[in-house]
Amino acid sequence: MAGKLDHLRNVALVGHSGAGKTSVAEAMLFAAKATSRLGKVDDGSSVLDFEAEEIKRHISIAAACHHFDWKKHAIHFVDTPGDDNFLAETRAALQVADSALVVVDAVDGVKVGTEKVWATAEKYKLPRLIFINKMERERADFDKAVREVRDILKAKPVLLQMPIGREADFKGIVDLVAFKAYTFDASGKATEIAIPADLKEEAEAQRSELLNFAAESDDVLIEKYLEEGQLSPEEVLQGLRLGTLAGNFVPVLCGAAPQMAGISLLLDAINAYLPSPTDRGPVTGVNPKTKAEVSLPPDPDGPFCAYVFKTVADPYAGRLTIFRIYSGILKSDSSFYNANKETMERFGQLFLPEGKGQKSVESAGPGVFAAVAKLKETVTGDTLCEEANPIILPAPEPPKTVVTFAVEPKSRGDEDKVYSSIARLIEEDPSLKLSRNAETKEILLSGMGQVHIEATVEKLKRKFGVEVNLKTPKVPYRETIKGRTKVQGKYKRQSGGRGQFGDTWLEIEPLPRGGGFEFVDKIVGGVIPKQYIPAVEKGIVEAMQEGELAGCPVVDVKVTLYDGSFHEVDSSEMAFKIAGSMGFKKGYLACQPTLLEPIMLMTVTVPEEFMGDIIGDLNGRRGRVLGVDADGNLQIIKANVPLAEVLHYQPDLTSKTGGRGTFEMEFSHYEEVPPAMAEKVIAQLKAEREKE
Ligand SMILES: Nc1nc2c(ncn2[C@@H]2O[C@H](COP(=O)(O)OP(=O)(O)OP(=O)(O)O)[C@@H](O)[C@H]2O)c(=O)[nH]1
Ligand SMILES: [Mg+2]
Repeated sequence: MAGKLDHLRNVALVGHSGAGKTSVAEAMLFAAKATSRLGKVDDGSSVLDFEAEEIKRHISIAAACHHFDWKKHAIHFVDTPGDDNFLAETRAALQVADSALVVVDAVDGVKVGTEKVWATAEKYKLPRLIFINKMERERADFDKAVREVRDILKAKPVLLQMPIGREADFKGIVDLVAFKAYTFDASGKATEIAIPADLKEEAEAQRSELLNFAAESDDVLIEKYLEEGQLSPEEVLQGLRLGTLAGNFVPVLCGAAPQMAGISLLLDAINAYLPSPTDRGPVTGVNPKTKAEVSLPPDPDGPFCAYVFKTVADPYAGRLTIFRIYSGILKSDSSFYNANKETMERFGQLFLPEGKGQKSVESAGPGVFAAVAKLKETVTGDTLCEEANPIILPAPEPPKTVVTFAVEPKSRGDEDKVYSSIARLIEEDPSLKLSRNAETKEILLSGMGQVHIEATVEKLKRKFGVEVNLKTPKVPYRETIKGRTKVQGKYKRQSGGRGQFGDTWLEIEPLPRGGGFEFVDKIVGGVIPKQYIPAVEKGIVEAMQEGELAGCPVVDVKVTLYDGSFHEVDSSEMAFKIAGSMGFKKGYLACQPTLLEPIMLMTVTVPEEFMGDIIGDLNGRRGRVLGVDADGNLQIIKANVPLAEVLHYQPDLTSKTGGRGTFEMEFSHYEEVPPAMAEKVIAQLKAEREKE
């Protein structure tokens, strides 16, 4: 079994949006004969980009797992989306992978998306390979891409290969390790050719650099290299492997996925340089009972332990739970313990996910991505284990959402169905957030970007048959007062039989911001009997739900009930409630009512060169900068900005900073809307209310 584990690789394919990750993954599957034809993203034949929302957009939205065998090694991989909107999937995949294959576009070079996934791979200390793809495209530039890996990613690239020919003349690859050159046919088969004469000199220079890197990875090797000036082919491989695993440098390969160029060499490199689960060593978690740290090596004979990094909601087939196994062997038709939910879960067939499809297996062990269906309680982020050996692996915080839309059912009355269906989609996508705003009565859906929300809405329709419209959320304005007054609220109705009588005197005055509502009972001498006083307060609270200024909730008000009168027969709780409400409504308008708006605390992080621009923009949005902190080359700007001005902040920040800026915002407090603006807003709110 141990030998088998040494021959297992677990890899996440990452890179910026459109770099060619899925195409490279399809090419690997085809080269290894795991698929019978080369799947393409562009015509929807990819087995990895198979969801309707992915096919429509020609992009990856969800992480997709697959596996294949290559030269006695089992390679389990996960293809990830590059788009910012779906970065949560990518981060989850990097968390559970043993290594990363970073796909860089030879035309675009290193982009912001590459930097983001690189930083995450760095956080998890994942050994990496870089594959420079699209070598045959116009303006492909291998040297520039390598330069950017060095300058922007601050990595130490070691060239294992050199391209032969540029752009449309890209013909093949010089393998600097074996010092051989190859061309490739459409099946990916490599044919050896002579190293072109014009490349020889540079190839030799690059190879000697590569030997230096290999030798420096190990004390024994460096000694031998210094003494003999040579290393055996095995020693070169060993040195490169050690250096890659230690993160001293990153091997660089190249090719063109749709042409199958370089794919077989890439697969050889995955086997040769990327870690086995044994190389990665134990995972560390916490025993939930004793709180002691637990370390589990990737031992097939050890206690079972797996981490759920993905859940797929299916209205018909039920939930599919996808996990990475760290220790032990899991068998079909058995059960495991969910340490987070403290419950046993039974399951039937065990699967290996294969993109669109899945393969039934009897058992699976460390290093493998596996799946089971129809678990009852397990969700993404849970650790599966044995009850006798409980362990919880750390789950990352879900990312902060950056856009919010109001979702409105297309057919009225579907609100509850919309809410419950979205809640099920959140099972498979924890980067979504769902809430109801009691004041605006809207269902709010937050996510990582507009495309994220739109794709979610499409999924909602496809999976649950629920159709919704997306709207800009309403701003939850509130009202308050600036002045004070004394007012009588009197309700009297006498028309034969028993009448109604309630009479109150109220003093209405403002409270400081955030003061809410205060009711003071100053009735003396029983001018209003005790049992009617709570009814007065109730009437006022009800009147405050919809202020007389703009129909918004009223806050920060103190009302003192200081006088009144009653009638032996006609007074009732109802009469005093109406009297209180009438008094408040009348007095309210005399107290200089004014409109309040929510102010957000924004934390905007941008590279230094954008700071002036971004601060200017925040000021233009009626923002108030509270302070700026530096974090390396990044500036972290904190500002208070009215929510009404930042409902569409995310796309604006992205376009102003070329995707380099990020932000978070949270509610801070309420402030008065400037008078000139308030007039417009009040008119608008009134118009909306009339429409309803
Ligand atoms: N010319 C050329 N086009 C390529 C190559 N590799 C991929 N493409 C094309 O580039 C586009 C994007 O490829 P994908 O494989 O979807 O890229 P990706 O990195 O998976 O994209 P996301 O998952 O959406 O981030 C598609 O139109 C591919 O056909 C290549 O080597 N050469
Ligand atoms: Mg893709």
